Amino acid sequence: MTEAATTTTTPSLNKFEKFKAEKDGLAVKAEIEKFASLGWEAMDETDRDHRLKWMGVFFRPVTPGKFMMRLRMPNGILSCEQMRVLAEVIQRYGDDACADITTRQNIQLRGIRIEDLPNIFDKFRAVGLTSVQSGMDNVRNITGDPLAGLDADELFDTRELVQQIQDMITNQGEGNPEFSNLPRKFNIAITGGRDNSVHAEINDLAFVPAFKEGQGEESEQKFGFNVLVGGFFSAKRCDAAIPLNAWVPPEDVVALCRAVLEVFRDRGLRANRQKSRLMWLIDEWGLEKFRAEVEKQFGKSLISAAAHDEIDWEKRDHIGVYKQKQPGLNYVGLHVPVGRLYAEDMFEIARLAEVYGSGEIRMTVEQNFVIPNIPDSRLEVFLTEDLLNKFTINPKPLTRSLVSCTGAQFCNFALIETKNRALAMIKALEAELELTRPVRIHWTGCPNSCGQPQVADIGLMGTKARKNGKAVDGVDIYMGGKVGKEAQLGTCVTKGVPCEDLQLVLRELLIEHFGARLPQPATV
Ligand code: SRM
Ligand code: SF4
Repeated sequence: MTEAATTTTTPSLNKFEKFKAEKDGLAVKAEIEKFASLGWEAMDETDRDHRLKWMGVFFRPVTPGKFMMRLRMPNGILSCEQMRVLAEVIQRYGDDACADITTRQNIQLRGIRIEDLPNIFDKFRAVGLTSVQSGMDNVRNITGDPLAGLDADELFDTRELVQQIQDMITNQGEGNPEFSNLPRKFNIAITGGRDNSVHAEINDLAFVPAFKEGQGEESEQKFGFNVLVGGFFSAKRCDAAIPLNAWVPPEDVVALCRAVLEVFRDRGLRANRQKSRLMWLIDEWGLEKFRAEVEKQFGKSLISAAAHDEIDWEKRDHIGVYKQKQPGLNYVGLHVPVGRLYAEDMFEIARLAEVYGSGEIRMTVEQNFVIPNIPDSRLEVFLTEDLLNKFTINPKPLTRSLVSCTGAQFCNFALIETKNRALAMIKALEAELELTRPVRIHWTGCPNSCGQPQVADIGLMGTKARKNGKAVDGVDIYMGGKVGKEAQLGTCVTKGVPCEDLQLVLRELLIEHFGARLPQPATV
């Protein structure tokens, strides 16, 4: 680290900076065996509640002793072999355990016991899985287009780049002390498609496809990426990413990620955790200075951005059956209600991917998954598989686009329960309304916005409301989120709606703004 980084660890810093300075989060990697024999109750609390997150292991105060594990899944892709390992890990905990597909194309496992960690990490290593640096002040799962390499209209296949960025940041999944003490979390997304499948605008650093006019003798247009910086959601502030006025060819993407991360690591603000995300540094310096510092770290001049990017489609959700660019092959998107999986589902998903496809499974940021590479000749039989009754390719319009964060069942930040409530509410609304198109409803249990209510048609953020003089579960309602081309964040339109009144309020919104109708009485 540079001098600037070391001078930031002064005694006036917040408690997170202090414990990071005392002992790096990654140090717990060498202590997993020790923790396993000690047990969670005897462990040092800072190691247990905070530093273990550097290994992707999250203490859950709501279910003490039953940890959550957050994987890394570059570009949202995993193999059936990896999926089976994840299923085996949670299977041993019976009804206590489940898994969730996350809003960053990733999987989290629940119910994990500390004594099993050495064995779990061995299993992960054997199939090339890693959970390293997936929580706390680290770079989160790097998202990419779930159709990379499949979509006839894509401009660039991002898979290799995403893997290279992850390898650079995590030292091939082993853990990298170079990037284990950032001022705060950091999100990276890269897309080579036309529909902004990754929500580029809500990432600290995003790469979107753009052609640059050739210069001098090179008159041909060159493919690369326009760079966006500073997008983030937090309880206090939410901002869409802004253009850095930089364009990079694919071969420079990894180096630019490194440069931006180094600037953030060494110069990012560390005093107040509410003001430590990248955008706060950009604000403090101004974009010009930030760009100049990145350029210095990058070691060569940044090329100015292409005049426009190639994000010119509405966002797709990938649910259903679609032709791939490879003749005779199809990808099928299955809908997973609020992303919740159980061990038996995961074994089945792995089996279907192996028997009908190429063994690959791809997660989406809508908490669903895609099985690619199913030949025409196998498609019909695939569609008769039992699992498609649970994870359908033809969900009802509100169910189809429902997204929900973890909520009170497992998350101690939650102000309300989300996943089960979201499903029950959508079912009730679908029973009483006729809808002709999907409406994207996102639930999030608190202002941290993990469920991204600001990108939704209707976003619901957990809060405490008042009804008849009593505090009750409630939501703030967001509207106007636009995804895909010309993405825009939604804003809060109504505060403090009690959950018990919400069905009625949503019914009215769906009728007024989204063309929903109450069934007409039959005429005689
Ligand atoms: Fe998140 C903290 C779950 C995506 C913003 N998030 C948490 C914690 C770790 C809090 C905790 O320790 O309990 C939650 C774990 C609960 C649990 O048991 O699952 C949690 N976040 C999630 C997931 C699982 C939601 C989901 O159901 O999909 C997502 C995991 C993604 C992944 O695979 O890595 C998840 N979180 C997000 C997103 C969405 C995104 O990245 O597109 C955001 C908003 C975007 C952003 O970060 O700019 C998000 N999570 C936060 C924040 C607010 C960050 C801030 O700067 O203030 C916190 C709180 C914090 O970091 O202090 C947080
Ligand atoms: Fe937990 Fe709040 Fe994130 Fe939901 S939004 S997972 S309740 S931190």
